[in-house]
Amino acid sequence: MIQKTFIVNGIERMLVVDDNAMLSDVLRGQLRLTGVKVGCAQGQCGACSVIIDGKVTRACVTKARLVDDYAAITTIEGLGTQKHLHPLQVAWVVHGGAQCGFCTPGFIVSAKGLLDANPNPSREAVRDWFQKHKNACRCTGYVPLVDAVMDAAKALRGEKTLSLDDNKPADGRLWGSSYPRPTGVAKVLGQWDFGDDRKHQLPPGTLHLALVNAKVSHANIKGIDTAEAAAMPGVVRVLTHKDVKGRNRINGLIAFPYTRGDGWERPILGDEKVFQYGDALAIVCADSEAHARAAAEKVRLDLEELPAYMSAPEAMAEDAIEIHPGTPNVYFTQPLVKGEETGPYFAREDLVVAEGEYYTQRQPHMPIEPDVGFAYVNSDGKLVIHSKSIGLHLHLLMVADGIGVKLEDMEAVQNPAGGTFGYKFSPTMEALVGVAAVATGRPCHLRYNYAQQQYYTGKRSPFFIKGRYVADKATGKILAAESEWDVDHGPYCEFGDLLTARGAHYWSAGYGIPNQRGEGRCVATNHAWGAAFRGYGSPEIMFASESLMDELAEKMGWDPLELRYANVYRPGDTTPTGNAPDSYALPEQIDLLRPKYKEALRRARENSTDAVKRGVGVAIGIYGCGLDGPDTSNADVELHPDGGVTLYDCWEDHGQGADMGSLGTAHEALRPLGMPPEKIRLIKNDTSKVPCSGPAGGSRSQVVTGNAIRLACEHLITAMRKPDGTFRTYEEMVEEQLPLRYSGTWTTPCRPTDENAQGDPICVYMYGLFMAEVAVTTATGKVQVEKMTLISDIGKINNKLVVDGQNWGGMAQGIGLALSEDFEDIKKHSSLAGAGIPYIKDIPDRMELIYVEPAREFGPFGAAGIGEMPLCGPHPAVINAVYNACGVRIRHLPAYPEKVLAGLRAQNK
Ligand code: MCN
Ligand code: FES
Ligand code: FES
Repeated sequence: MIQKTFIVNGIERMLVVDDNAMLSDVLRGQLRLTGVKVGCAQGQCGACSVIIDGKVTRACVTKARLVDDYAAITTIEGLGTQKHLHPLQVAWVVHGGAQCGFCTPGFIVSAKGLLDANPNPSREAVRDWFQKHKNACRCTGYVPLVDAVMDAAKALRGEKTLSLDDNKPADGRLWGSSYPRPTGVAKVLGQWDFGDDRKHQLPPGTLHLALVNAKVSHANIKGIDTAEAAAMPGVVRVLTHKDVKGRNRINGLIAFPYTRGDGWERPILGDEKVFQYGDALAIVCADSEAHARAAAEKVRLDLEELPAYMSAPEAMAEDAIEIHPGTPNVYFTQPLVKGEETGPYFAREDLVVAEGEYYTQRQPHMPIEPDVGFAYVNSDGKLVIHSKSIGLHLHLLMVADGIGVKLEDMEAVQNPAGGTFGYKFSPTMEALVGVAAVATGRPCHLRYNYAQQQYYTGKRSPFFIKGRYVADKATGKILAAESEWDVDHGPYCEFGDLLTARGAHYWSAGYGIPNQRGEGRCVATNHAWGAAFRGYGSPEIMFASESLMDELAEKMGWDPLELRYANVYRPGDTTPTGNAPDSYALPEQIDLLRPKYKEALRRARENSTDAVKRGVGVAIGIYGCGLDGPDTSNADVELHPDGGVTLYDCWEDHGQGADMGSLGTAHEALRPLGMPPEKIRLIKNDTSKVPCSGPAGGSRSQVVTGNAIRLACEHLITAMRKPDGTFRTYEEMVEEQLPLRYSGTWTTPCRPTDENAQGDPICVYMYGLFMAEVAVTTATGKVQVEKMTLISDIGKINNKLVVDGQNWGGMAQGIGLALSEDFEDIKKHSSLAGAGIPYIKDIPDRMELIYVEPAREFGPFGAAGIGEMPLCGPHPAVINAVYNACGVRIRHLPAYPEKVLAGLRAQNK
């Protein structure tokens, strides 16, 4: 222990610090400066950036005792206040730079370090700076962050003024504007408290948990010895499956009657078997996280290892044992049967056939904030679970029986989430903290470290895909298609059947192919369990169908864009599921892209050398808004004495902007009342306070919850309307004894798909047309994406800042999917950098966004969703561009440099 004095944000502070304490822990824990976020804790994300004596420093890898006495330390708390924001903070808000907001304080502090040193940086200098300081953002695609720094620099140089009102619409109408999101200011101040910040808001006596994770992938559990761990300092309890009151299983919610298995496979705490690396086998509850983690090391596991099947083909092998005894490893099959038999088309000699085999990898979500949450039993005897859940009501249903508490005795609250990208569609630690709070009777807080985030939360399920198209060379029309896809869903079935079905829904989406035959299979394996990941089925299957489109174009001697033009949906065409598309804008989108595409091809040709070959690729990306079949959401609105309202909904926020979604939609619906946005208060994401709006997955919220919000507001307006068309005041409503709170409920007019994947599952879709421009270095095989262009059809736009941010951020993840991201090697890929997170220089600064806005019949005020669409097509566009550049066709993602290099070398043989 050592005494230190630092000048923190201009004030002298004395501290006594542990020898091994990191500066981030001291600032957060001892000074409560929780604006210093800890993401990776490994120096890889920059969330913890502070300035020490003028130098931007990552506090998570800086020992406090090694920082000079009297060093001047600046954290986000030292920049601005709510009334006097620093120009960087204003710029971040007005550019929509804070989506989830977890990376935000670190970026802003880092940018301050840059502008202190260089008041007039170029965009490239800003990018170099963030690259050098390892500031990583998973939400924004970096473009608005650079915009914000450039603007703030101008303001600091006195060349422009910056104000939070800059984007406020002159006509007062929020819908379609760039109004900044309500949570923006808290995020740029570092005062948007995430789950680990909230541990400081829990009462004394709170226990801190550490998990004992299995370090093998498949085993029988012979014994768990907790004696030594229980005797460790600070330990209060060590819990195993024997301490779980309930069924000790997560309810996997089987969706189809023809799914094999009962859906109750995932143990809360391992009892009989280890099914995957990381399975939780015990929980240590202690007075501090450090004590809990130290004791967790002392739990002795007696495991009998079994053969581990780490991919779908391995688990499908004839001699593979059943991972869940009694349930076959292939536990769900989804045929695709549309139109006539396809065989005769493939037998015709006058037609052209293209075929291929493709693989999309186990993409890790990599939110900068690792998983975190807590639980307690409240004064009413209810078990309350706070987490990053994006499906609060859904998750209570999934964990209640397992924990052993009745559904009506549980509540769930969403903590501000530092990004999820879909992994929180599955419960992660909810049941674990629930079990611990019930067993100990005390509040229990659990934080995963980054390795645990990687190996013990769900991942995108790898798809092994085979497909073929047959087409008429003269017209370019694809007459029939065939497909097969095996889905490696890890050991737990949750949503695996739905995912496999979605393979059928999006294979060859965008094209009116009349005849289809296909089959998808969902396979249990011992790798990480499969969870929803932005796009959920579409980025996987459309990688194959959009790569194959280019392969077909080449065989037919057609230009890839024109072949798409010949086949995209036009009136009379149907989707792969046999229903009519809700928009026919794809021809218009291609018309808009065509001149840019020709120009890009010219640029690529002119700028290619033997050392660096350039190319252009296009792809379509499509996704539906909603859960398949009838999908319902609810929202309430209540009138207040000041003439304002409170909106109650459970539109969970990953970081995408649910706050802005609710506000923008309600404001539009309440326009007849002329209500200013300040008078629309939001109460969200707490099952004790708001009705069920369903999960914030499947890009459903703007459409489904948006309609529920619209209806609630319309019901209120109807009640307030007087016969003469004017509106009752609050007092008049009370006087006439009219209710003040109104509910809106909306259900999609949809029909689930049948056993042939035919139906009418979705009523509103999102359509993207992507173009990638890449440079391939022939000596190394390294691919650099130089520009992306996206022409989106997402119906009418609620908030422009939000949708731009979604598109940039989604495309950045698509570039990662194409080139660098994976979670295959459990050891190597258990960190952000190891798993290939794209830093700023991996993402082009040039990402052009263009919108067409045909109104949707079923979208509120014409809106479709957006969240997942931008991740459905960038990766095939990049891979098609790589082929265009150098003739190497990558069918197995990610396109690591060595794979491209091997392809280049093979050409020279
Ligand atoms: N929106 C809009 N105009 C439209 C459509 C949508 O302004 N025409 C806005 C909405 O108001 C909302 C946002 O765009 O703020 C996304 O809306 P929507 O597409 O309905 O999606 P959800 O709100 O249901 O969000 C979920 C979606 C999914 S499924 C994943 S996964 C995802 C995503 O959004 N994860 C994200 N975007 C993310 N963005 C961030 N920063 N972090 C994540 O984890
Ligand atoms: Fe410090 Fe990631 S770099 S938390
Ligand atoms: Fe950057 Fe979410 S806003 S990680």
